[in-house]
Amino acid sequence: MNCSELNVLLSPFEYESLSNINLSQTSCVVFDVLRATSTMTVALANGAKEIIPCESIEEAIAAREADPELILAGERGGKRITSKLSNSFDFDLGNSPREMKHEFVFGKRIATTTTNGTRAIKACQGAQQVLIGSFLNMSALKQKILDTNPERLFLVCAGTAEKMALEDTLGAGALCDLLWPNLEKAATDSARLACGIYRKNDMKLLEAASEAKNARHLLSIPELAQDVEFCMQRDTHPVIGLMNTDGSITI
Ligand code: 3SL
Ligand code: MG
Repeated sequence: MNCSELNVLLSPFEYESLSNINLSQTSCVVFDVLRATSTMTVALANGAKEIIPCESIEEAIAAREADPELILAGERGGKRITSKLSNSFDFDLGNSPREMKHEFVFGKRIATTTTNGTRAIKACQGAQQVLIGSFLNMSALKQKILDTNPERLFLVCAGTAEKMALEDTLGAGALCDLLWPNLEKAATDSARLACGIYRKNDMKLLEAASEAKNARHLLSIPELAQDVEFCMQRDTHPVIGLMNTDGSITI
């Protein structure tokens, strides 16, 4: 591979400054393991036609007003957005991968707004390639990167609120681990850190991820608790969402 830099952006502070950087030779893989990018991956695997990541509730509602067939999805505080919060519609779906069932999403366009995941994805807009990452499509991500041979590769961790998130670092580390034979020489210190944390925990990933702040939050909500284990499955949904120039995501 010709890749000159394998970098991991660990926190929102780092990806918020991406707009100041020329990303025309950079591929980004965005990880919001819990849960936005895992949920998008499941929706696409179950036949969703297109996902529109929205930074705000208002942006998602405007997309629905333009296309009444469009599904509204997303969360605030982990929970589905209500009409009280949106001052408009009750959203059709939350941000659980287990909600993205074939019968609800097949052939549909989905506008989604989440706390960190959609924000991280939008921060990468303008990159040569933006891929939707998760444990659910990990081996497919490796193959895609080997096939496209990017000049620079940024693994972007969505984080929780303004801080780094352990589960996203584990996801980025798992991809570093798969790419290590090809990219060790190009790895930055943060890529070495992520790879090391992943390798230290690879035999007890669910246990490690369950200690993360957002995992503990989800585990405390009975109807969302199973999402943590669901999102830590490996290679169950081998499709990759790709951001188009208009910001929409398709496979
Ligand atoms: O921050 C996000 O984008 C969400 O994925 C967080 S949650 O898992 O839905 O609470
Ligand atoms: Mg998250």
